[in-house]
Amino acid sequence: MDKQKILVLGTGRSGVAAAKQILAMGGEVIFFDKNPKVEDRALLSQFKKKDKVSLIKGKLLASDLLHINASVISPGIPLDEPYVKMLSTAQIPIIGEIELAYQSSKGKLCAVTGTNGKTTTVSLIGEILKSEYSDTHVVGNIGNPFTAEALETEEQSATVCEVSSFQLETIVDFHPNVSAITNITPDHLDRHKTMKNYIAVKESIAENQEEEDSIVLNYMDPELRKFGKKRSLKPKVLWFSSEEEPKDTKEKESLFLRGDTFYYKKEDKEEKLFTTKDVHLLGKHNYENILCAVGVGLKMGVPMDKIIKVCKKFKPVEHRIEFVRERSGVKYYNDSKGTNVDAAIQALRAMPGPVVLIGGGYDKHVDFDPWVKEFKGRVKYLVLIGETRNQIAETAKKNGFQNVMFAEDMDEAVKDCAAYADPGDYVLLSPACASWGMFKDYEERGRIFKDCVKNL
Ligand code: UMA
Repeated sequence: MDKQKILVLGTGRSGVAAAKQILAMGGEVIFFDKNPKVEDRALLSQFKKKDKVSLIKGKLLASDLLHINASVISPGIPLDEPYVKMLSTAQIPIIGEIELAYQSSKGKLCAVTGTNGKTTTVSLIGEILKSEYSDTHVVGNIGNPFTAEALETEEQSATVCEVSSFQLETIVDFHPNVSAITNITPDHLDRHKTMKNYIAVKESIAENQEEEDSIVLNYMDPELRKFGKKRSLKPKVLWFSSEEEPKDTKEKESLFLRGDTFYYKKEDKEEKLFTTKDVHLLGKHNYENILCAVGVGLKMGVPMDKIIKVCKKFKPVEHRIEFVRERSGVKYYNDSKGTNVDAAIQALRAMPGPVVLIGGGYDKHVDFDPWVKEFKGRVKYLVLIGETRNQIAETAKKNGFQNVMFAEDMDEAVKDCAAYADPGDYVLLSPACASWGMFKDYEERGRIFKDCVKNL
């Protein structure tokens, strides 16, 4: 990077962190952001006066590319954007923010992808790694860009990285010692177009792994079961299963839930780890997250007794079926992280009583039918916000669900729910959609929901 001019695409969290890494390595940064309203002062105030940083916004011209050595792209930018294509035509190398961080990081690395459960799994893995390694880094899609910490890693460090499908599109040499895929269900089809592309990009997490590496896979996921059995897959597979012991696999090691007990089995020896009553996480999907995290921890060299202790202590993460408060006998739950149909179904199933549900948001071109079909006997009222509200309302009507209301913003949605909920009901924000359009990200949406609930 020394003395190189790097074009950083995007001025969000990834872009700013990538720029700081490039500057620390002696490079110069030219930011580009499609949004003409990005404020120069707010952006540049995040850097030191002596830093060589400038900003182009709105439109990128071919003449702006003169003397650019390489570019680093933020995950939210689709690769078919015209200015990204212009970079390819000009033969300027494009790497993702994750790849930039990887190339300068040291120590052991594990990486987790999957449609749902990534954040809970990665947070738990972070705690597991901390019990063994004094220098642990928890980075990636979880909200802390890998570039923010890559230069701090040492040979004895352990890093866990949450990787989204967006980030995997622009990896080159990214090579985790241990990888994991929690599950694959429809999501982000506006960007990846087909399920086939989406599955392929998720599976690319293992593309640079070798025989001495490991991959932890969900045996209950049909796509992953196929993937784990592929002959071309180099890393050793460690299967986990929340329903049955993996039997028809060549691997002699697995993790599974039988009844209410979590087991680790190697060759013919079974070890009881703990039971569902010993952990603070609720629901089958969370048991899968725990099994996945135990597998990754084990393959990262953490002794099982330490892993068990951490699993028993671990509490749910923010925005994932997070209890907010009880008011007039109604319990309020924040599942803003329920950004797709599958995640929203998991949250609905985890609610022990009648639900008044807030849904809707950014349109990712997915089918809401499987979600709406879960409403019967569970959802009393549905309050819809955002771009997808008409589509969801129509899907609900088609499935015979009539109790649908529209709200203009979160405050109105929360007040509607409070008005319609009876004691013993559960008000749940689990939108089955991304937050974009109304909120900066799912975290902002979750925080605003919690504020509205607290202000009731
Ligand atoms: N921008 C453009 N052109 C575009 C699109 C965006 O210039 O076509 C600009 C925007 O104007 C903005 C910047 O790019 O200034 C935003 O970049 P970004 O969307 O990549 O967002 P970051 O703030 O860098 O956050 C990203 C991840 N966001 C996305 O993938 C959309 C964060 O994941 C991640 O936490 C962060 O990097 C740190 O690694 C969020 C997310 O929603 C939580 N992820 C999706 C998910 O989990 O489903 C994939």
